[in-house]
Amino acid sequence: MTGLRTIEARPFPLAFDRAGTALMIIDMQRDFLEPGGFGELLGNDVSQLRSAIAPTKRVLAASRTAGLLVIHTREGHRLDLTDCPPAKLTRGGVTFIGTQGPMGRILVRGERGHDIIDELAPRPGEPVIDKPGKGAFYATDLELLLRSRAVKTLLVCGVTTEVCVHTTVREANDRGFECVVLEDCVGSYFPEFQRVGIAMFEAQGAIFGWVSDSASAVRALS
Ligand code: C5J
Repeated sequence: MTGLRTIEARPFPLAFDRAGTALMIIDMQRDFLEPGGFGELLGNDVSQLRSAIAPTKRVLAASRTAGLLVIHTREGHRLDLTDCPPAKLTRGGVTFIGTQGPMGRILVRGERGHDIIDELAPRPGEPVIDKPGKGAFYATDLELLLRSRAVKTLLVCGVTTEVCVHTTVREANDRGFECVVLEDCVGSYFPEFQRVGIAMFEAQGAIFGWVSDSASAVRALS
């Protein structure tokens, strides 16, 4: 399954080796995408994120067929919240994390809301990185896992564009990974943040990474 491929991307096409490429699906959890979760409690319209599901599903299928390493991440905390800094727990005098919602305790590991939506459920053997922060490298073994598999390129999907996707791509870029953000596979509650967030990745000659889309990714993988 080795062999150089090229993915159409902005600001310029990127060559990648399938053997050294991983698909990263960031935080496609019920707590962000479904009513009653963390996203909605914060006052967001969660339906804004749903357009990312179908294209991500297509890229996931193509990645699995191509034998790519597929990594899923979930944002959330231990049952006793000891890994949730007070500054994150309560914002503006309001606490949502750890409180009871219709899908269980908000952003708490093991609860239904914390888990990944059915459409993109991980297969047995696919690593799931549980992260306490916005970035997937912070306080996790993600970097060890990628280095052990000699991964150089990341195809990135997930939510939300300007929060956990941006933080993770910035962390990855600083560590020397080449990130390709698939613009129809990432989503924001705010259309303006989606537009600007995408533009920021590719600006200044790919300052944080490349921007492509699901169709280009599927073409490049098949
Ligand atoms: C947020 C995330 N938005 N996964 N988390 O709090 O982007």
